[in-house]
Amino acid sequence: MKRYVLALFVALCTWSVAHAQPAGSGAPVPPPPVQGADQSMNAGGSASPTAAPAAGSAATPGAGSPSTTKPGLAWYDELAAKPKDVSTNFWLPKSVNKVADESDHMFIACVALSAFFFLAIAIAVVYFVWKYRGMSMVRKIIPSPAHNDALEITWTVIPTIICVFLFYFGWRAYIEVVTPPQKAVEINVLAWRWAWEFKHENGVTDNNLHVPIGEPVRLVMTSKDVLHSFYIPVMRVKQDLVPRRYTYAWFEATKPGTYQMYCAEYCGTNHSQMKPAVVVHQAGMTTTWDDQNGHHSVVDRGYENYLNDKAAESTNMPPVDLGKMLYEKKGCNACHTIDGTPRVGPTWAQKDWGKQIQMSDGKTVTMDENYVRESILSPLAKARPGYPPSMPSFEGQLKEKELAGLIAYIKSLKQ
Ligand code: HEC
Ligand SMILES: [Cu+2]
Repeated sequence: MKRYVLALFVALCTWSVAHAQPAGSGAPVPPPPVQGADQSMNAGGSASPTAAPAAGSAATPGAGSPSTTKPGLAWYDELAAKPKDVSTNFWLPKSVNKVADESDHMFIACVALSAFFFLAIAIAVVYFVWKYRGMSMVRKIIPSPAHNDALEITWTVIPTIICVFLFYFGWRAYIEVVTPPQKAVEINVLAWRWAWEFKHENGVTDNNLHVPIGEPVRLVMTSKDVLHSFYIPVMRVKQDLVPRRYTYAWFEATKPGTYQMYCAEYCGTNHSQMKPAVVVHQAGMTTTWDDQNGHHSVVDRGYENYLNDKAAESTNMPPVDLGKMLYEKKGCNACHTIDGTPRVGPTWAQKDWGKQIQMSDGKTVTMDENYVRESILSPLAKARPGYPPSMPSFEGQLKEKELAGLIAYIKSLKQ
């Protein structure tokens, strides 16, 4: 009977494990309430801050970002949507944080020590039980020794040495983990039920965390409502977020990739959906990654480009202001002035807007949005007399919104 019940129990357990709902399946989760989230929304004005990381990023296909495989997704959102990198290390996903190695070593040392003493003690117990089994011992009672100096010193000194070692290395690792370097990229983290928002130094906000490789990243975190916990397993970073006060964490990523982040403090219904992507950007120039399975390559244009492109995409700046900003940021000011003096190129303070202008090949064109757009994207197509064809093409380097901003700015400079 007993055996039958046990077998039934085991069968039930097996069945329930096999049929467990995989995480993330089931009914689609409605977008969480925004609760006055002061995020600058994307161009598309989509009001869902969490759900699809890229929804509403109205990246115009063909303009700006290099060709991506999913049209409509900006390159950085496509990186965030990539399958997560999970190479494991037997117990833990492989660490990609420069300062996590020491704590990993501590963890392994503690497990190894515990395993060693567990086995040693278990073997000793079994051995002595076996050795002193039987009745003969009971009859011949041996008085137990009062003490044994050698033994007592040994079992005091050895554990003390072990503890001192554990303390020393643990303390070192801990100090490193809680002390960010002076020079760090600072990112503000805000959590609420049930979303994350990451705000970068240039004001860009995102629901996925984008960080540079090889630079310390310091997180200044707080919560709008209840306790949440910031947890990136591959970074070995876990830190509570507390309403009405700031907590800190830092890491320095060592390997580009897309990783998983979680909320590790149960905070209600959609707690399990609070799992944005962490994108560690390759340093410097554009890089193309292939997925593990070889197809679908994604382009990483780096953290700096992420900040710029995301800023341009999500900006609510009036076009003229955006154009004014880009005039300096994109280096147009090296060749164009806005005070009427010609430099390498014609000044933007012109009287020509809307009028016919003469080209070096004798033809005339109207100075309008189309002409300016063409001048920026293919500068060699038409040129004014007296100016060398020395303007570089900005094809692929400006988003549609940025182009519109520059055009609006040039238009606004009409005298
Ligand atoms: C290396 C110098 C250089 C830089 C940098 C440069 N330009 Fe030019 N640009 C020129 C020259 C030279 C001309 C005139 C010859 C031509 O049209 O190719 C010109 C022409 C133009 C024209 C046509 C103006 C007219 O009145 O006919 C526009 C518009 C323009 N540039 C926009 C831009 C913008 C926008 C940027 C920055 C994103 C920029 N340029 C950066 C050199 C430059
Ligand atoms: Cu949470």
